[in-house]
Amino acid sequence: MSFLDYAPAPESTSVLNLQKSYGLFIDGQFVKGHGKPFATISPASEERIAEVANANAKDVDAAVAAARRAYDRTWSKLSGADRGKYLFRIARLIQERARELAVAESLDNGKPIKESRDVDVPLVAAWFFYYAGWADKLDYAGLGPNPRALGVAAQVIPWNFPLLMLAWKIAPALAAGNTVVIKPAETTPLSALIFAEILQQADLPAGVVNIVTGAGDTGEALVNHPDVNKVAFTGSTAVGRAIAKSVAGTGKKVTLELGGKAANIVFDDAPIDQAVEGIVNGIFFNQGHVCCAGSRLLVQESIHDEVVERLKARMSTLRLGDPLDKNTDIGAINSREQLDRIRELSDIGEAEGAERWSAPCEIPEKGFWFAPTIFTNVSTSSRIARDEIFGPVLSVLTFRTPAEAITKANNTPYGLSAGIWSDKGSKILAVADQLRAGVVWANTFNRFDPSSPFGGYKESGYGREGGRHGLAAYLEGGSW
Ligand code: TXE
Repeated sequence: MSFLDYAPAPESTSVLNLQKSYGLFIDGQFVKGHGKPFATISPASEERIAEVANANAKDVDAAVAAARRAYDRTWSKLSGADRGKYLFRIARLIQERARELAVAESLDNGKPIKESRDVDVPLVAAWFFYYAGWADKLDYAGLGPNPRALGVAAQVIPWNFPLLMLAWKIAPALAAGNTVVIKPAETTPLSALIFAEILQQADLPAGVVNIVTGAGDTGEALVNHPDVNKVAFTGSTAVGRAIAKSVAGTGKKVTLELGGKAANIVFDDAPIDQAVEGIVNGIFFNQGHVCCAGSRLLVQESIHDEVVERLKARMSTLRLGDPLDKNTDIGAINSREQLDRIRELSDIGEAEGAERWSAPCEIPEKGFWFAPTIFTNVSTSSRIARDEIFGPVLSVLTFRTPAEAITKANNTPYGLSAGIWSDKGSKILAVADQLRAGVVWANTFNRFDPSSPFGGYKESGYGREGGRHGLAAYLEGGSW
């Protein structure tokens, strides 16, 4: 059976209805791109899903021009209440087509269907509902927006949460009154293109959202386009750094959400079973392709052996395989390149003397897979303790005192997130206060909510997405 014959679950209300090829979405229409089209494939089977247009600089020009026209003529003229109505409509259409979006996301990205169905797509709808509710709050006594929108936003997103990152970018931008040109990642364009159909269904005015597919060169042309007012990027620290340099001095407002190497700190008074679940969720959710993944476990020395033993037992129950199977816990690695990166860093970990253990999974013959893995005896200076692996690989370190835990947790150029597990609220608050991380979870991990700001310290980037802060990033004045 080919993955394209996939029969939707009985509760499904819509069937995946894929086109053979997709154009760029510019000015409310699908149009041909001037670059060489490329295929998007399923990382679980390496089968081709669809052909996708490739936007060159000329196409980016057309998309930015459409966004500018829509900003000047339509979107900036609407009241916040009217912008909100479109956002509500989009949110409801996402709910209606939830099953289809979840299947498309799992096909294209490789993530387990239970994650795209229960986490990604519901959060996408939640993001649009949340920012829909903000739109009319920006109007001042019916006299129009105050503060003002920035104008045209150029947005570049990664492949780990293709549709959710699109929602994080588009929903606040539109609520605040901006128009958008967005570039999905080259390995996961599919859900964004289905989203374009939703925009047509919602009758969103032409040009308010434009979607240009392509690789890094398309992204580069977009963020460097002279007529964009705002750049929002989520991706690698290396590309984020290049973008920050290239837009410096241009007057464009920038937000960057980059890599991470989060510490998940487990104290000896923590509820151990709960903590083990949280560690597993922290690093193996979405195959560890998560910027805020709990990739460094900091466990108090006295409970190290017990935690590692329970962790291995729990990892042995994880089911790796077909992303479209509802029982799958660990899906495919998104691309061959990413698999190579994970393998390389894991081999370095072993060469540096850490002890490697992988869950006993059967690896399918085709596709890109990596069994959930933990490293013990990890030294703080090793590559696997410092570099973002962005895969299902956990590095275990130990500490004796809260002070040592804080020092080790902060010993990273990143600062996106952290977790603390303890029975004592006062200890959690005292430690959290000293962690240099934008998000700190207490007795949980990887929890997201549209009302909560998310973003990094240090090399994890700057600016916040989510909540009122996420809206401010799309308004003049910024700190409103
Ligand atoms: O990221 P890139 P890659 C980290 C993670 C991963 C590594 C590399 O460690 O292993 O980055 O992943 C577009 N100007 N994260 O290579 O290249 C690109 O087309 C403008 C963490 O996939 O940063 C894609 O749409 N845009 C991260 C997006 O940037 C450019 C999520 C991200 O790709 C560009 C992803 C350029 N010069 C990777 N070059 C997170 N924070 O969640 C590429 N792009």
